[in-house]
Amino acid sequence: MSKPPTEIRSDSPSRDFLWGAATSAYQIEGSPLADGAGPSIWHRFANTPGRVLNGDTGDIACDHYRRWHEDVALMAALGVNAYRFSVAWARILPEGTGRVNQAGLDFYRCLVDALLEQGIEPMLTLYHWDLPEALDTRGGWASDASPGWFADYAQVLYRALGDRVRLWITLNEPWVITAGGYLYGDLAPGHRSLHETPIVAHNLLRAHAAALASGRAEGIERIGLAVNLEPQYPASPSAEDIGATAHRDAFINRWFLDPVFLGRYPAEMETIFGSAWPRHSPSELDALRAPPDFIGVNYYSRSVVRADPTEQPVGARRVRQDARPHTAMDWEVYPQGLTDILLWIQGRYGNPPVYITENGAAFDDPPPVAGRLHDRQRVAYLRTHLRAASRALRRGVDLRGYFAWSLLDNFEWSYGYAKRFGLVHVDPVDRQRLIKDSGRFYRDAIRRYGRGP
Ligand code: LGS
Repeated sequence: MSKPPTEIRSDSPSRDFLWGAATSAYQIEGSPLADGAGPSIWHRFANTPGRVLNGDTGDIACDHYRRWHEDVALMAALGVNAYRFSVAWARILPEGTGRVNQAGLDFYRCLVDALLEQGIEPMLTLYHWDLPEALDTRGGWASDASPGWFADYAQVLYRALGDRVRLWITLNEPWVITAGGYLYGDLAPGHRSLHETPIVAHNLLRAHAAALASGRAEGIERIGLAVNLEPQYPASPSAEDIGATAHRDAFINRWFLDPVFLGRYPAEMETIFGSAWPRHSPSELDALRAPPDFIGVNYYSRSVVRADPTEQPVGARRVRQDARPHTAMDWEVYPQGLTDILLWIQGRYGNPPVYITENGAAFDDPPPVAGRLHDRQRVAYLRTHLRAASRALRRGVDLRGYFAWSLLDNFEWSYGYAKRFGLVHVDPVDRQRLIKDSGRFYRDAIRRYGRGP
């Protein structure tokens, strides 16, 4: 496809750097029960009073389920050559396992065909948090059977779309699924259980391995895992802060990558979970070794870490860097962290291929005026993070592409529609789309660096 950008100059073998935008099913589609789809845990969670800010739900979201055609045209206008989206499991298998709903497959097949027609490479995420409700009833990710459910679902999609989708991702952010859904409880299904948490993590790792194996059996060649990474820096040189930083690093950055690449959990995990940490036999650990063909990196911010025994289970907390810029989520803007985390992957896991599968920021945008929306801060965020990515490329990181989060303003989980990450504004009343200045900036960057000298 396009040449590597000259600024993002690549020493990697990749001659077709992907410039994309990313979304996920529940966050943009709407019509969650249309055409035979079953309910998901997010459908239930968002429709439970008190779970999502302002009572927002994904019932309509960006109405992408009905407007996908328009959204593909928007992507073409932005000039992206790739699009990362996820499939809603319960559209394909309304009961989670068993009966396949053809209408669900048709929706994604039409979408993929429209993308390919525009020269846009699809990157398909199998699981972006919307577990079929029917499977939650059967124990969800805490069930020993969950890896098998997932591999069977993956197989249906590999068979239906494997002839046209080349880039696959098993799970989006297993850490967030685990910690948000089962430890802190701010994401679906909203449990708070120290005991359940490591069991869920283990099953997600087994699920990734099982879906990788079922992909291989179907001849699928490029299957990745998308992880949220957040470099950790000690707040002081004290032994306590350095120790706390290592714990937080194990918890957030290594908990899932060490098993898939190295076949072991970080040693710190047992200290963090204490008696809630299960014993694993050597063969169980060995079965987790399932190196993906690429890592998807979702990068937003960093943490500066201080030891704090009252913060359980990790014994560490973030220290807000008041002097630095922050986004509307109150996350520090720290582009160098992207370079640092890419170099960390390169060193620790043997320079695997990497895509930045999410990077972006929520800001309180000014209202659109005369067909323009001047989101200056998001432009600056994108510019500085693209530069940070190019620094990593110059140091030999095998970076193959960059996906902005997000194509559209969308349903930001427990924040509902209050936080907006889009390159494209979506009117909350009539869902009209409008390309923001950040979208224009991105289009120009792609033109300049991605499609020719
Ligand atoms: O919308 C989500 C984006 C927005 O920010 C997307 O669905 C997720 O995959 C992803 O988790 N997303 C996201 N994550 C940012 C997390 C940054 C955490 C930094 C500070 C934590 C205390």
